[in-house]
Formats: sequence, structure tokens, C-alpha cells
Amino acid sequence: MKLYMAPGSCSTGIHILLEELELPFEAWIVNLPAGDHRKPEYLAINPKATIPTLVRDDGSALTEFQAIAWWLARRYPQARLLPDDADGEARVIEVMSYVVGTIHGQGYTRIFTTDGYTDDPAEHAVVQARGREIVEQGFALMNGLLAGREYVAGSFSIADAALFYVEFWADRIGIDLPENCLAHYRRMRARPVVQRVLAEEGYR
Ligand SMILES: N[C@@H](CCC(=O)N[C@@H](CS)C(=O)NCC(=O)O)C(=O)O
Repeated sequence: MKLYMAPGSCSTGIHILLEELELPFEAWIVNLPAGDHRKPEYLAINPKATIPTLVRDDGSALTEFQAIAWWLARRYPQARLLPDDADGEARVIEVMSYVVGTIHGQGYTRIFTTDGYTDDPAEHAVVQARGREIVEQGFALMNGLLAGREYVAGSFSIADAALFYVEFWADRIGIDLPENCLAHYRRMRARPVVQRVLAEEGYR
């Protein structure tokens, strides 16, 4: 398989899952600042111009974090990356969708890609402040959910890989994580696979 990714981006969550599953794959770095994701070669693989993209062994490309994570968990069930019961599985997808769609998609995008929200540089600060507010509200919700639990679903699941990458971004840009999210982040960073993935992506 081939993972189209960028170090330290949301694709880090999928990178973690691939390594947790001990699957062989090729890492293809997409240089986002250089605009490689908008070049015809990449658009031929993923016309949405986003990472992550996972090209499977049959040559088909799968996009969207949640879809890739869910497919990996279902295709390789031995690692038990999803609860067995429908309710537990739905709860994991509920969290993952909120993390990717709201904390990342509505919060961090306002902070990292402010230009996409306004052409007026004078408005940047207010857009970024709103992004930070969305991110902080998101972590407050996740904090409640993690009370008394080591991982989102009790044991490690695909939702933890999603929550990890937004916690990692908080760490990078100085957003304080509430207590249970901080404990979750530290727990994730203590996992050997996460340490290896971050080292491979150039982080300590
Ligand atoms: N909904 C997509 C969003 C992925 C996404 O926003 N990825 C970012 C990197 S973390 C990206 O591709 N940014 C490039 C762009 O949108 O121009 C998913 O779940 O995979």
C-alpha cells in the first residue's frame, strides 16, 4: 500500500494505525506548502487534493481520515482497533468524526489556513481566535468523555489516533490541553509505535 502523507499533519494518525497494524507500506510525502497536492499527478490519485490518501494493494485510492481508519480496522481486525459491538463502534466513529470534522475541520483550519476564510489580513486575528475557541471547546468535550478512561473506547482504537493528531497540534502551537486530554496525549506518546512514527516524521 502507499500512504500519501505530510509529516506532522492529520495523516500522522493514519501513519500510526498502519504501524500499529504492522502493515508494510510506502510513504509518499506530499509537499503541501509547495502545492504538490494540487498538481495533476496527485489530483489523478485524489481529486479532492487532500491528504491522507491510502492506495490499497488493488490500486484503488481511499480518502478521508475516517474512511481510511475504519477500513484499516475492519480489514485487519486482529489488532482490535474497533469495539466488537455496533454501539461501541458507532461511539468510536462519533468521536473520530467530531475530531476530524469539527476540531480539525472547523477549528485548526481557521488557525493554519486563515487565508481560506478571509482575503483581508486585518481579519486574520479574529478568524484565528474563533478557530482557537472551537478547538478549546472541542477539547473540553473530549476531556469529559475521557474521564475515568485511558482511551476513547476504553482500549486503544482508531479514534485515539485521530484525537492524538489534534492534541499533537495543540502541543506544537501552545494550546493548553485539559487534564484528561493531556493524560491521553502523554499515554499516546508513551506508545512505542507513536514514538517511532514521530521520529520517522522528524519529531522528537
Ligand atoms: N476531510 C479530509 C481532510 C483532510 C485534510 O484537511 N488534510 C489536510 C492536511 S492535515 C490537507 O490535505 N490540506 C491541504 C488542503 O486542504 O489544501 C480528511 O478527513 O482526510
